[in-house]
Amino acid sequence: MLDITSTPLKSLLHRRRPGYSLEAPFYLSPEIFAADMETIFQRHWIFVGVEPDVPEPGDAMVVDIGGTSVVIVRDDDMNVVAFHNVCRHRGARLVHDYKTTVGNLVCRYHAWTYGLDGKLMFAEHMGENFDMSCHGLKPVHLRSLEGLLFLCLADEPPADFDDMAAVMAPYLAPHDLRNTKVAFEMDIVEPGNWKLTMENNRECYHCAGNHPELTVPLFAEGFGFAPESLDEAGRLQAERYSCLVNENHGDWEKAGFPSRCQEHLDDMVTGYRAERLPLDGDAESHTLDTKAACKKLMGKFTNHKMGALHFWTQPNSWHHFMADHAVTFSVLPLDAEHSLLRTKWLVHKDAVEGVDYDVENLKAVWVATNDQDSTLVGYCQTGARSPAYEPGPYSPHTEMLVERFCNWYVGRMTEVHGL
Ligand code: 3BY
Ligand code: FES
Ligand code: FE
Repeated sequence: MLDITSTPLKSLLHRRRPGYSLEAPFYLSPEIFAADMETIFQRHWIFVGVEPDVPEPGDAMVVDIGGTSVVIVRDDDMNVVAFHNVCRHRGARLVHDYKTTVGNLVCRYHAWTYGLDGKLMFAEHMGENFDMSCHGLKPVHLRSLEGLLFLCLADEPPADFDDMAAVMAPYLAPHDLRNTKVAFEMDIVEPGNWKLTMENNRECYHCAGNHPELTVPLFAEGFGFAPESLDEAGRLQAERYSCLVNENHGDWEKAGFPSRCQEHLDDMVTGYRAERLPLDGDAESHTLDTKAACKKLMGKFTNHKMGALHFWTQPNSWHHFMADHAVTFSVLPLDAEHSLLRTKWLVHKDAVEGVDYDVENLKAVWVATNDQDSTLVGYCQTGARSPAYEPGPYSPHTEMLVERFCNWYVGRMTEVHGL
C-alpha cells in the first residue's frame, strides 16, 4: 500500500489515475481542503442562490464561502449586487442574519452606514480629513444567469462565464426564474468532503438502490446506462429511451424550448452540462405521485409534461427545472470532511401556498433524496479514512460524468499547483 499521508499535493495531482476515484488525502487533508478553497472556490464562479432570494429593494442575503462572507443585496434600481460582508471601519461583520431587509447597511459596532450601492454614507467622529468615498464596501463579482446567482471572489473572474450564459440563457428563460419565489429552502450538513457530494450527484448508478422516491418519476436510462452495458432486453429499452429523448427534444425545440444536451464539464474553466430529459411514462414532476406539485406553471409553460431540464455547473451546483417548479442545489464546503448542501424549491411568484401547491408535497422527493445522498456521501468519507482505501474504478457506463468532474478538478488544481 502506498504511503500517501505525507505526499505533497503536486505529486498526488501528477499521479492521479484516470478513471479512478481520487486518493484519500483529497477527501481528508486540511491542507488540500485549504488548497481547494484557494484554487477552486476563490477563483471560479460559485452558484450561491437565486434572484428571488432578494426580491425587493433592501433585501439582503449572506453567503459564506470558507472564511469569506459576502452580502448580496437588491438595490433601489432593482439590480442585484454583492459586497464583502466586512465593515470598512475595523472590519466587523456587517450583516449577521442569513436573510434580512434593510434600508441601509448599518454596522452594529460603531454605526458606520452604507447605502445599498455600498457607498459609505455616515461615519461619526472621523474628523474633517476623513474621505468617505475611500471607505465604501468592497464589491464582489456577481452574475445572474436568468435569475441564477453566481459569484466569483477572484479579482479577475473566468471570462468564459459569458460563453456558458449565451448557451444556457435560452434553456433557462422559459422557466422565468426572476418571476418565481422560494417556496421552501433547506440546509443540510453532509458528513463528507465537498468533492464526494459533487461526485455522488454526477451519477445515478446508486439511484435504483437508494432513492425509492426519486426513481418513481425518473427514467433510469436517463442517467447514463450505456446500451452496451445491458443485456438484450436492457439494450432494447435503452434504444427506445434514446428514440424517445430524440423525439421529445425535437418536439420541445420546435415549441421553443431548447432541450438538447450541452456538455462542457471538463473542457472549460466554467464547466457545465445541460439537457432536458423526459420523465417516465406520464410523470410531470419530481413528486411522490409524479404529478405537478404546483398548479400554476412557471414562465411560458402551458403543458405540464416538459420533462426536467438538468443543469450542472462546476464546481458546486446542480438544478432541476420542471414545468411547475424548479429545485436548485448549492454545495458550500465547510471543512475537509463536511459540506453544506443548500436546496431551494421555486414556484411561480403568484402561486398561493395551500391553493396552488402544498409545501410538503413540493419538497418530499428531494428532502428524502438529499437525506439518502448525505448518508451515501458519509459512507465514502468514512471509507476514505481507512488505510485500506484505495482509488476504485468508475463504471464506464454510469460514472462517466463523475470522471469528468474529477478531470475538471484535477485540471484546475494542476494549473496552479502541479507540474
Ligand atoms: O442530478 C441529476 O441530474 C441526477 C438525478 C438524480 C441524481 N443525479 C445523477
Ligand atoms: Fe463597523 Fe466600527 S467596525 S463601524
Ligand atoms: Fe443520489
